[in-house]
Amino acid sequence: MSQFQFHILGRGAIGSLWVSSLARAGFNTTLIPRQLDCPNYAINYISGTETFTQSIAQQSPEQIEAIDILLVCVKSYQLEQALNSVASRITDTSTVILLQNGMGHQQLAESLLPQCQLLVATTTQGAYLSNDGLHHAGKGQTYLGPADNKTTIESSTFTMTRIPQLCQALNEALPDVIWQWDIQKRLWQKLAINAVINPLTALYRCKNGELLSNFEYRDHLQLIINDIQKILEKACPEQDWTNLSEQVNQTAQKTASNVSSTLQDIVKGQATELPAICEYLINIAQNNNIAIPQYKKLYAQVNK
Ligand code: KPL
Repeated sequence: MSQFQFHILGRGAIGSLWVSSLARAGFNTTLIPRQLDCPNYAINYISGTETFTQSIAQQSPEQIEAIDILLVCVKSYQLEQALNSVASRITDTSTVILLQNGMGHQQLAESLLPQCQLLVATTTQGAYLSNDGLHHAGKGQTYLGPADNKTTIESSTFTMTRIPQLCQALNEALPDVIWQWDIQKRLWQKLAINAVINPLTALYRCKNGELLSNFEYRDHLQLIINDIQKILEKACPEQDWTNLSEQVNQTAQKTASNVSSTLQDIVKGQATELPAICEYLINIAQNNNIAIPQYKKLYAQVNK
């Protein structure tokens, strides 16, 4: 039996995917809902022809003594409230993993939970919730690394105790999980992909793959990639962005049947993570006098 005890914040698609995968792999897994509605939460997992139902224990923060491993799968705009709700259960032996789209969350988490070991993760797993359950629509990778931005073992104050076993456990539950010292690089790549796919799928109300199969959307996709590439070349010059188009196309292909997280939010009438994704990049463009007319127009259309 694993040494780890997992708690998960967030019952959206990615939170549900992690919860059901960890519980199915036999790990001690508990959900922390925003409001404790019932002691157990049933998730109906659907992937191709495979389906199974998983019953997950739920606890309110008051019922938890101390948190061992916390996966934070809430939306970027819910992060502050979610972390505050569990802060008193986080100790100096807790490991907290942030899984938000966009940028700027690490700083917030560092200030709210200075005592814990903070990790950041980014995933290309495609998942969405519908009336019949949780659809695992595209298998992908999850990259995990230290939030403290130290990129080598030698220069890091980061302690590796338990990290290899933690990666192994996560990998057993929902492969592939890959440790990455330079997680910032992956975060920029994910930001770039979300900055293109998410607002476009929101505009056209389409699944990710339709951005490639529909000629009109595909032309628009390329114009948006051109604008985003200009911003990234300025904001993150240490990376090569010439293959951005290829990276976006690959993700759209791999998650073709997925409904982007932004479109899911819009359909549910919820707030989206677009400010943490698009506005973050638009601000960089504005501060550096980079002309991105297509992108600004797109953002204005979807952020009404
Ligand atoms: O991360 C995603 C999202 O929807 O937020 C992608 C990779 C675009 C998959 O849908």
